[in-house]
Amino acid sequence: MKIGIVCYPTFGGSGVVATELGKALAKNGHQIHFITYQQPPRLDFFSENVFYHEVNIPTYPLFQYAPYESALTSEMVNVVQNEDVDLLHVHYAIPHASAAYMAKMILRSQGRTVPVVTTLHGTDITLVGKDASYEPVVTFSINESDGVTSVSENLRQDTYAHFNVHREIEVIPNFIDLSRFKRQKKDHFKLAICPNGEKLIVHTSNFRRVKRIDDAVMVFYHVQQEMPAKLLLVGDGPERARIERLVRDLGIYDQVRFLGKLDAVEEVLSVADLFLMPSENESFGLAALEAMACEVPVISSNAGGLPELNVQGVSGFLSPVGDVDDMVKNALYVLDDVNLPTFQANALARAQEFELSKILPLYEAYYERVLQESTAKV
Ligand code: GMT
Repeated sequence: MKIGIVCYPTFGGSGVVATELGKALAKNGHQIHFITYQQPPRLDFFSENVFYHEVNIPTYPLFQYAPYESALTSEMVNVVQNEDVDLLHVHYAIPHASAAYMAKMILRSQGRTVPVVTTLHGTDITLVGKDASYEPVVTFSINESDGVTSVSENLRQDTYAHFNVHREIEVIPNFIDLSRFKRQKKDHFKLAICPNGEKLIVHTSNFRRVKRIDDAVMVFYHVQQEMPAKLLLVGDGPERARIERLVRDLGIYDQVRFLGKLDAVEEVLSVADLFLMPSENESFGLAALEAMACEVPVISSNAGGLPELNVQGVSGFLSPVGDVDDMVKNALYVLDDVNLPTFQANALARAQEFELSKILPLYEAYYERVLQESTAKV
């Protein structure tokens, strides 16, 4: 198949999933055309089956906001025409699904049919999408997609609850490449951060409010009162300055390191003992899956799709959003040397259920189905 993939070329989960999916499809012999405004961070290799088309967004003094959606639409039309693409797969509804609808209509006016698959990732539904400024466009473009997938059952339910969506949504969970995300021997790194055998706790995110990083810091604050521990915060975003202030105010700045955006997050996870994800909402929690693949148990909230990933008392624990006391209690239990090896093994076993080789065929079968249905309609 020739597939056009549209995504945000960022470190965020939806961009990562889209890029890793495209790479895996290319390895399986499909021709993949990425259409983005910038090279996605994980698209840093050469493959004969991977093509990259940059969306050029010209500016003009009249535009207070450059019309990205129009530029993206035009690029999708060009790529489908020039590369003979069979199907467009857009990740994150806003504005990718509506741009794809427009591209489909332009192509249809030229006698060319191209089906559109939209994958819903989370905030495009639970946070941004339901804002009145976007809701009608999101509802319309989901209903007009030829296929819609969501990364968890919870997100599927949320979509039906918040939008007047009447079409079928297929749940295809996120996946993990276990050949990349695996516990590596990084003793020197562990020793540098935890020279006295401290337990290492990690949180990675885009530092947005929805991640409740204050809760992660507070959990760490209480844990380090009970046992020697260090906290690594990976990622960057709007909450960074506020969280740095909180860490200083709590007097734990020496035990906390802000690592910023990292490409090789698996190296940090390889030396971690515990992963924290106390999010207000989380449609899936890809960062937690990456941790589990590196044998790191997860203390998370029970929001959104997290219960579909983290198994209570097995791969870690889940607590109500904001229940820091419960998270501290659970973290101390998991970090106990008697319990930790079992949780580590369980975390890996759970991650293996989301191995790329199990999820990739679901996407391939779904594309086939959508293509067949759209051919039958013509
Ligand atoms: O919140 C993020 O981490 C970024 C966001 C995105 O759209 O890139 O992540 C969403 O999609 C990921 C991949 O499907 C999911 O694993 C995250 O749970 C989801 N984030 C939220 O729902 C808050």
